[in-house]
Amino acid sequence: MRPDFKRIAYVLLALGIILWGVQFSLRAAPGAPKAPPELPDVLGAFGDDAPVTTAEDWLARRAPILRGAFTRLIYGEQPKTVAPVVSARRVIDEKAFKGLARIEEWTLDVPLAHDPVRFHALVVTPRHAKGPAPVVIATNFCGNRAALAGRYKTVDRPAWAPARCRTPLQQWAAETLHGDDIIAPPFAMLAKAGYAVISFFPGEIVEDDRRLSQASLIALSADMDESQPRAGALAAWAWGYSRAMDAASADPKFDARRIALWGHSRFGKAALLAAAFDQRAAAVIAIQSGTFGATLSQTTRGESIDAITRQFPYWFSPALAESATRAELPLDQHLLIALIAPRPILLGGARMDRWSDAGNAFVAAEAANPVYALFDREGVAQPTPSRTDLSGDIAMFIRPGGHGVRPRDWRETIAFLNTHFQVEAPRPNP
Ligand code: GTR
Repeated sequence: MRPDFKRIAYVLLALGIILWGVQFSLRAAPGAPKAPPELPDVLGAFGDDAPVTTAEDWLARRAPILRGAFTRLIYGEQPKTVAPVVSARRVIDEKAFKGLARIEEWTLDVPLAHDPVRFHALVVTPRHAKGPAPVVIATNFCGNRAALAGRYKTVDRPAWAPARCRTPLQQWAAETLHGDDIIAPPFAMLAKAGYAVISFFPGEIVEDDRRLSQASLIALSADMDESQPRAGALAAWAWGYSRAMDAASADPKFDARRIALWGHSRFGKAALLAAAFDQRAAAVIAIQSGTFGATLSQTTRGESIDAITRQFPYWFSPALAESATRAELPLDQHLLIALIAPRPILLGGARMDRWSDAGNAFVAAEAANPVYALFDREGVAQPTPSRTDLSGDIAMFIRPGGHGVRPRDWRETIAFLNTHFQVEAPRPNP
């Protein structure tokens, strides 16, 4: 009997449509939660630690306790390190993006107990900047060469990249599903607005792969003693943001007081973690960061602690991935947000992305308000997740569509940073 190719094609097409539908329904409509979960007062006693009443108390006493708890219970210990050596700065294009910006590739070697960790950063600087430029440190999903659309063959291509990045067809599929800006930040748009961008691929530090990540994670914690919780990939990627901040703040071309961290989804989690642990981040933008990002982990209506630790155990400290008691975590993500106070935070959500539960990210952000108040700041200034007020210390927007990075995410980012960093687009000399 001859196979009926036409029928097979129809079945495959139908299956494709069903799978597409399933992934959309999984990520459907967040909105505000019906009954916001009860969260303990962010300034109340925490374990044995007495309630907090002043900003000094918060910074000197409570914040280190909370950072310790997040390290121990969830993310693991970031590698101990001194600043990286920028061992090479190569000019890739002096006048890229129609003369708007200069592209360099930096090689960062971070000394550790054993082998140094090497990763590369694309450094895109507006050519018409007057004075030191504000910087956005943004991760990319497929490596630096792909971030420049493969146009520059001399730019480093990472030894490992996720499956969705491997061929032009896979990259096209990723962009179709997750938006035009999923693979790279829109460098030209940022340069035009006056921002320098430092972009790196976290997979160069720790591969985003259950099996391959193990050797890198072990190497990163080689100088720690047994009692310290080993870093998971999120902590290692957060550490990558901090190393990029080391490099940025040592270069007079950049304004060290105006460095923003930007990340989407898993890298949004890492960006928030980095900002919570490293005061040099002057602002953070986390788009659809979800569970163990900005969303409450224990009351989320999207991805549960169980689901995330089962699928991505290597993102976390082995203690969380193995622990049977994780359902009783004594802390939730509003405390991570509070650790960033009083610095500005922008949270992005997407209407069809229920998995990252933007509604409960809003609840978490509001719960951090009392910490902002200690610094005479308001925190969240908007009444609901979608009535965006970018002038708020913590702002949120919900755009149409699903999980991914679209031009709107970057337009909101730039408008938010313009407000908080007081940046005006530079004009070319007449
Ligand atoms: C999902 C994961 C989320 C989020 C997302 C992403 O599969 O469950 O926590 O990180 O990936 O990074 O796109």
